[in-house]
Amino acid sequence: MSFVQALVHPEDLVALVKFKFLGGAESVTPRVNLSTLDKPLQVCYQLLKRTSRSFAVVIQALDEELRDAVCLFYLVLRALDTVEDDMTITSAEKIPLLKKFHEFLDDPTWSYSKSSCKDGVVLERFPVISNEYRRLKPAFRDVIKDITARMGAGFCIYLEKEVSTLADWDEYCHFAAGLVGVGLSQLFAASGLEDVSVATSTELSNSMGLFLQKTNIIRDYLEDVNDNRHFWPREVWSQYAPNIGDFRKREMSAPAVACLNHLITNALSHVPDVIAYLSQLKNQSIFNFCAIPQVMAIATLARCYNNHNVFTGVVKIRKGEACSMMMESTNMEKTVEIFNERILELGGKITVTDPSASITLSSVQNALVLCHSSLQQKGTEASVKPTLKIQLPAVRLDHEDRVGLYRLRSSRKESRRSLLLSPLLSWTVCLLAVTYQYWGLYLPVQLKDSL
Ligand code: D61
Ligand code: MG
Repeated sequence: MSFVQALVHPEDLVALVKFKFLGGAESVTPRVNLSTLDKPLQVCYQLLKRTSRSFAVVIQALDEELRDAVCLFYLVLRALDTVEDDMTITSAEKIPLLKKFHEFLDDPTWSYSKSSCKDGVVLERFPVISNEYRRLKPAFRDVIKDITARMGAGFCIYLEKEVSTLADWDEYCHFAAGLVGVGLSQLFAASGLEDVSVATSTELSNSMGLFLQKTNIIRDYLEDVNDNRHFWPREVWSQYAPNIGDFRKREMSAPAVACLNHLITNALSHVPDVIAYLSQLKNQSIFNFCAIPQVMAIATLARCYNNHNVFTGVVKIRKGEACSMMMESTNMEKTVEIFNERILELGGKITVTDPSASITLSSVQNALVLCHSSLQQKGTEASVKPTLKIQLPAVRLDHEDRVGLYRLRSSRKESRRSLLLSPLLSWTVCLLAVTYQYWGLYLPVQLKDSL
């Protein structure tokens, strides 16, 4: 955490201290003692930690009935995706590999050591992964094999075809991540920790994946284009530039940002399904596992909105923010508040000159109304700012929209004002936390116990 960041955002420091030293991390993702597991399974969890920064912690924190199945589900799909991502493997070799990948789950000897990708280790060590897969109960194995077959087949389609229309974009993201959501919901139900109805709400499960994958594709524009990998739909970017790579040119910054806002507006359309999916979950460890990646995604989208830095580097949310959101997204009420806050952040950056402004505004309005109503149901509406009661005309931003924008901005200003007041408070808390931490260390034990 840069010192400057800490100065500008002392609340991050408080969150980091709480997360690292005051049991914050523990509360969200209790440590699992992997040493009690069989050696091969321990190897699988090590592979999980090596290949996934964002999902390893929340997967390990899942209840025992489900944890190993989700860990292996992740490793099998990461192995499949590594074949898809590896630009050094020719299509002639790649297509049969992807098509037959689900069959390798039953082959104790199958592995692949020619991948040059960062996650190639899951292909080399595939025999360990597939062996643990075969030890899972049939209900789990059936889900993993089915999703692997469908994802492999889907990847083959887009090896030969570019992501051209918005419908293609939805379909590609369905194969890459929507199917993960569908499979996870089936594993949740098969573990008995969630209702069967969760497994049958495939549309909602699909949207969970699409929201995460679209956020990744939007944020990773520069990395992907520099690798000559194109996932932005031509139907959209061709409205703003003759070539997808042109957005890297400084003189193209206005159409680049307009295209960025256009895609973010599309991704926002999945928010209602995400909220609906999360509100049906009953198991705490599953809720955390599902909610944390989603709040990280809405925060990333709000940070990327109207932000030209997407075309010069990778826009990321700060570590302190990530920690505070992890600690905050453990129930529906707090998760919806985070969505509300981040959607206000995004809404406050809408400019009347942006070609997608009125569509973005109505997506923002829909999402805010939803946040509001889902908390009304919970009878806890106080904490969420009132939504905007406006009906938006389709095209031009007229008086009401401008008023809407003004209202949006003023409520954001208000929340920013309160945020600014927090530095002093945050610093004091910070100081207290650190003193308590070190005071605790030196104080004689008996005195400590009497406190
Ligand atoms: C609830 C909780 C977690 C969810 C969910 C619902 C719905 C979907 C997902 C997680 C998956 C979201 C994926 C978003 C990140 N994108 C990728 O990893 C891309 O690869 C996609 C294909 C392989 C999917 C692997 C995966 C990821 C997360 C899982 C999981 C499997 C299984 C269980 C739990 C979480 C991206 O890969 C980036 C990379 O190669 O590093 C790409 O290649 O497009
Ligand atoms: Mg991939």
